[in-house]
Amino acid sequence: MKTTHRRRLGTAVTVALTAGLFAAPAVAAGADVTPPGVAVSSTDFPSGPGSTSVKYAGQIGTFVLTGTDLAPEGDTASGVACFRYEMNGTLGVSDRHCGPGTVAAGPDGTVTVALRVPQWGTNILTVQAEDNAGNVSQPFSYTFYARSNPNPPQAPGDVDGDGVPDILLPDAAGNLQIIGASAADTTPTSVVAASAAPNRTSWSTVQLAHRGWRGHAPIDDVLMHEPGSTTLDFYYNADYGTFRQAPSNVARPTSCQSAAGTATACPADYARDWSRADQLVALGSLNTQPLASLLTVENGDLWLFPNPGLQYRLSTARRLTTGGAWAGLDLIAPGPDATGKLALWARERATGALHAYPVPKLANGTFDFSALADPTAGVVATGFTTDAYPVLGSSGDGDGDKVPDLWAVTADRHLLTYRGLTDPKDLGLLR
Ligand SMILES: [Ca+2]
Ligand SMILES: [Ca+2]
Ligand SMILES: [Ca+2]
Repeated sequence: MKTTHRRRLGTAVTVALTAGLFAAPAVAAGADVTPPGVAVSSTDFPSGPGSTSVKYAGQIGTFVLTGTDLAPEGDTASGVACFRYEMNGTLGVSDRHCGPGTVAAGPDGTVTVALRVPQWGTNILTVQAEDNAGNVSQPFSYTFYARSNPNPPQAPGDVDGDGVPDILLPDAAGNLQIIGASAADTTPTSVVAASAAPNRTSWSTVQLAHRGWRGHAPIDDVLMHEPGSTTLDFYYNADYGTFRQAPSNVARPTSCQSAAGTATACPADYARDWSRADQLVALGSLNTQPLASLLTVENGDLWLFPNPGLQYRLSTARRLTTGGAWAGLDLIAPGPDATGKLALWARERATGALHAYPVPKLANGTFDFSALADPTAGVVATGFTTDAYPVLGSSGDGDGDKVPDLWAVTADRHLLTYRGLTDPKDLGLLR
């Protein structure tokens, strides 16, 4: 009977807490019925005519949100409780008192928030304050100008524009975490909402590939594909990894090439859409443009989609292998090394062996894919079983020593980063 009693008590406590947290307190006579005022300031991104931003578009700036709760005669000031804010968008409406998406005010009625400024030029931070009685202020628009960085950092693999390659992984709630590959722990530098995924629900089922850019500042464009889906979604990353730009579809090429690169008829099992692309990785650039050529596994064979144009326009599909030997391997694309040489890595799912295949550039400027003909060659490490390491990847050179690095997610969701393929560092539990 003790158990029942405890459970009842627990339920009662939960209800009381819920009411206290989210329900606006009832208004009694003489209570606070006056909305608070709100203001915003930032030394990083000042507002006003002729003001010059200290930081650049794409960087994280601090913004001080200040609420003021005054009490007219006969009224009581309950004090500022929280703020809700939105950068370059419309504030959401909430009937919950300081519910999800709000940030609590300090005892002095202010809070400092660190926000990435997603675009060059004019940005608007809209803020609303709420007092402890549930009165909300009018939205306040803080308009400021963000300069573009004349000398932006460049690193293939970087999605948010800080010059450090990023590891993109879903959290337990389906949001997308952007974690710097040189991070000391698993704290993401930013989080993209689950609702911004191409399926509008969750990033957890979406395969992502990114390396290089075209047509905007040097930050990776991102390809997004769900296994079995007919579409390949493309995110043109002109907004520093905030995924505000709506994705577009990448058209499937209708002309094919042999492994040697000569034009051939597309084989009968070549799909007219992306539904057979079981895996896809961004191999690296094969020309003078930074945007990476794409590699897929389809029906167990490797297909190369070389030299994407603007918006990832692809002109040909090149079948690199036949016979279906790649079906049992997980592709990992480490990107170029210090000398610009490309490679492909792969994990053999049955054994946990890790392979590396060189893709050297030849004197005539073309690339030699012959090492990919035999996926059983080139074992460089063992023990990377699917049980111990469900997910393996590479975002290029994470630690800046010019050597591409592996990363791994363990069965208990710890993120490990490597120096090359050795010396794993446990960054801790992923959210
Ligand atoms: Ca008030
Ligand atoms: Ca980054
Ligand atoms: Ca490295």
